[in-house]
Amino acid sequence: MARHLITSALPYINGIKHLGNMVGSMLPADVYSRYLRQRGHDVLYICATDEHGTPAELAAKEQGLPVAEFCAQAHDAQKAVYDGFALAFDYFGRSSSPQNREITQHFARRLNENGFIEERAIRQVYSPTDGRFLPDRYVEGTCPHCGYDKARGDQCENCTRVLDPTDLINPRSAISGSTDLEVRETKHLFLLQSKLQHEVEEWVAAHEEEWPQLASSIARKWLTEGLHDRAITRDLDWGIPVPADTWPELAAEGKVFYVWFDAPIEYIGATKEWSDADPENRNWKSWWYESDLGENPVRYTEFMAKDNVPFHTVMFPATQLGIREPWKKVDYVKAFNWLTYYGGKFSTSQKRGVFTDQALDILPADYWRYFLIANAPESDDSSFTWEHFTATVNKDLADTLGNFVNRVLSFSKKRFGDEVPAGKAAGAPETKLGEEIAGLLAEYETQMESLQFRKAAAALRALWSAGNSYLEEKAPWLEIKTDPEAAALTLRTAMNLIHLYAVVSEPFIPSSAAAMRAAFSLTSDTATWVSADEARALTAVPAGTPFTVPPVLFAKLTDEDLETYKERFGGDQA
Ligand code: B3M
Ligand code: ZN
Repeated sequence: MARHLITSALPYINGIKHLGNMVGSMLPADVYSRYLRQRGHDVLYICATDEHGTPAELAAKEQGLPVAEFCAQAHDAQKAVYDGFALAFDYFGRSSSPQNREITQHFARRLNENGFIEERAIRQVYSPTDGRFLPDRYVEGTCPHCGYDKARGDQCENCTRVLDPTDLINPRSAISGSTDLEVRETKHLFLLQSKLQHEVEEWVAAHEEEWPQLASSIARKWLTEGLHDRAITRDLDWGIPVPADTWPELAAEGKVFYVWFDAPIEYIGATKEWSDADPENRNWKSWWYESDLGENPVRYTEFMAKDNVPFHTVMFPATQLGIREPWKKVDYVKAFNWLTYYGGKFSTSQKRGVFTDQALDILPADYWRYFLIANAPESDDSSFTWEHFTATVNKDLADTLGNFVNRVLSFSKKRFGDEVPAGKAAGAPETKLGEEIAGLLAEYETQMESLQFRKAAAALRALWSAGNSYLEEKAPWLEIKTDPEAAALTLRTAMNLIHLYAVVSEPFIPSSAAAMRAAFSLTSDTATWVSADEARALTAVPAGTPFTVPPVLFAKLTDEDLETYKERFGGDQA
């Protein structure tokens, strides 16, 4: 069995994420990890909060908390939501960990030794009132091109022109509003990415064929524009300090690394956090360091939304290549488009759309997990609407799956008692059903293995539907009148379908799957995957197995519910 390293883009610390963030990174990574684990692979799914940078400092300030304290609380708050979504991380770390600091500083030293880092003096806006240098986007003023008076130092939102903060007319601090600004010279470390362009190009060329088009086209675009040398340090109080052994002067000035320099390194850092928590049984380097991987190679898959692709396909690989140490690089980049809210942007800053904590207040995780993955923005953007959400829940989850489970188990209990009935030997309809199920299962596996989540969801839904068609065709509620043994066969077969659904639905709807599995008192390890032969035979749950009828798996959502949701969150007019 293979070893799979899986990471999802690290959620930024400054707030609870919305459903668009969830479906573009953590949720599909979890579905994929669960699937691979069930297939018996050795899986390590790592994620963490991304905690450095100016927005974290500002969010802390807004709450009147020291940054470290703010981050600790915000990390726990995010983790609670992810637990609620049943995200089965092997470890959910923090980019502010000592492990990340150590590895980030090591990477910087190595890049320096290899001639890929240079100290350069730059002129930057300093605000005496705020007591700090201002990052470009925190300088505001009037655009010299169009006269827009809220242009940011990096770009004018109105005319989209790229700006330098010193271009702005009447500049002011976006933090305090102060107009008392100076331009000061300050030294920073630059990563000489231009020197690595060629190597990155070769590396991308060797991998992009396998990547989805969305990922390779973005990587290509960035390479075509050319890799530029980039400042990788900032004048902030919060961040990973520049190591004093290598840059004493900059360290004394309090320079820290730029958040996008240390964030991807935290994939490795969090793995070390995981390993340090149980060093006797875990070895982080056996997942990350080529010469320590051993016999069984690691396949590394990353999940992210499209705006993060340049950092993962070009910039971070450039860093890794420049280190000249054999750190594992990504094999497959699963990138997502945007989930929109009624065709518009989900927005954290404007609080538009549904946030993950609110979603869990309304309905259990499985409802969201299924809907989001079945409508993942894979080949294009996709739109969240309450109408679509409630209709999907009702049709797929409540009617097709939930109703099947309850109907079959309650009816059998009523007619045959608390054990799976035996009935006749299987006949032609069961053979036909078995063939159909085996075919759909193969389709589901193919789509999961190629990370085509919408298509995998469609195959899963088809498996559920096949059970309904079989039940309608056999109509045990009629069979029971003339031939109880025939009805018993139908019910036993249907119960075997429920058991199969419990296994194969687990990646999508883990708690409902557990409830389905728990209906049967089986001693065998039912969490392992179903083979094609087992799918064809549908006899894993033998006659005589005791069972119980679980509570209704999925509540049907009413028109009233729909109206309530739309009112609370705003519908199309939001
Ligand atoms: N934190 C994503 C974001 O905040 C960013 C991902 C880091 S992945 C290393 O948009
Ligand atoms: Zn402008």
